[in-house]
Amino acid sequence: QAGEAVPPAQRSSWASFLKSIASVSGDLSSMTCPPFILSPVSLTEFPAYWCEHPELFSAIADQNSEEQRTLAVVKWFISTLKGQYTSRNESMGSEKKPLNPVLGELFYGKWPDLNGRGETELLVEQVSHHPPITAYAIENKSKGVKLVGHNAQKTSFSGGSIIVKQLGHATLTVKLPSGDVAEYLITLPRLRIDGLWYGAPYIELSETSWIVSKSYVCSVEYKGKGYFSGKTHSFKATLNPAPGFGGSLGSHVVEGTWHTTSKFTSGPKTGLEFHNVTGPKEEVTAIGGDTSGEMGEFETRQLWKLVAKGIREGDFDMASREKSKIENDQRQRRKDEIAAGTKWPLKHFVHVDSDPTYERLGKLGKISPATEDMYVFKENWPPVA
Ligand code: HCR
Repeated sequence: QAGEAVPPAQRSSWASFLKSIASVSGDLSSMTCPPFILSPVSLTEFPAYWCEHPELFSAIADQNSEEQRTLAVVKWFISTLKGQYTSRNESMGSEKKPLNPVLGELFYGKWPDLNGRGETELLVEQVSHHPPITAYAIENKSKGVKLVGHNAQKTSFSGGSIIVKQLGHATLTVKLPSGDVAEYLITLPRLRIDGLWYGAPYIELSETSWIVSKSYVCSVEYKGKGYFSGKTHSFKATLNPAPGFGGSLGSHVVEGTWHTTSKFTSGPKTGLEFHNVTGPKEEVTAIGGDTSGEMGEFETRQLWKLVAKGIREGDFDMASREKSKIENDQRQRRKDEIAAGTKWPLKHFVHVDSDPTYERLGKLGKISPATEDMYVFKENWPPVA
């Protein structure tokens, strides 16, 4: 029944929200939603999903052939999808609307060194507010593995679902013992948010994303119930040597469901398990970004502290009062900047109009568009005391 999962007192505001998203397209982030659908977590925390299996991230460096390394990259990537797209359903009962980050919002975190895998550090900065754009860098320095990327979303409404096109991309680099650096361009899937009618949104992935290096092209096709295997969250990853890189490199096909397990279905490893995320994950430990280890006023958990408390404890008056304070402060800052003829300085990233790695590798996978902008990581982390 319509609105079944919505608290009765919020059903009419949920119905008006659904009506308004049907007519607004582009950016959903600043729309007002009924309280039951609000998450106390800001979008700046989402890049941590890239590393909830830190051992898979570090294992990329431990491979001794290009073929094994590419398989390790694809395995790590597929293993991140469960966290990225289903964890709010697990922790909060359904997909929720995250807090909309302010310009300059920051999040720092790490995963400890365990069993020789090395420490992995995470740094996130909100590099644009309208439209919301989040840039991140995740690095395991001792292993020489680093992921730098940014993402934004363009939303539309179709057939009762919200369609989210993810803009932006990530580049994974691995320092090789030879001194060379292997680069992997990673593009992101399209999302469909279903279950809106019932007030219990959840995500299904669709279309294709790519992982491309100079030697391999891997397409990952996503399908929901009723396609390849008839199961929700199905995917098929096809790895082929890049044009001109045939030789000893093998082709592989992997199929399964990204929130559980998958196996090789074609190639020399047919029948073997590929990934398995049915076990525990390792959430990031948030850390303060100052040299003192304290959290500054723009660090997400400090900035949204009272809003998040209000949402968690059901005190929505406090949440909306505190949210208005943050928004008013932001408006004032923008006005002051206009008056002074200045611009908010980004702390960790520099925006450039095109990304040569994206352009070079994107061609091999026939990725469109042919070029994309990027946020170059300034490598100024951790801070020096
Ligand atoms: C679309 C979304 C904001 C963006 C979130 C992204 C795409 C962010 C990057 C992460 O790597 C992966 C990711 C996962 C989230 O599923 C996705 C969010 C889902 C909902 C949210 C909308 C802006 C809010 C829509 C409001 C609904 C729930 C009523």
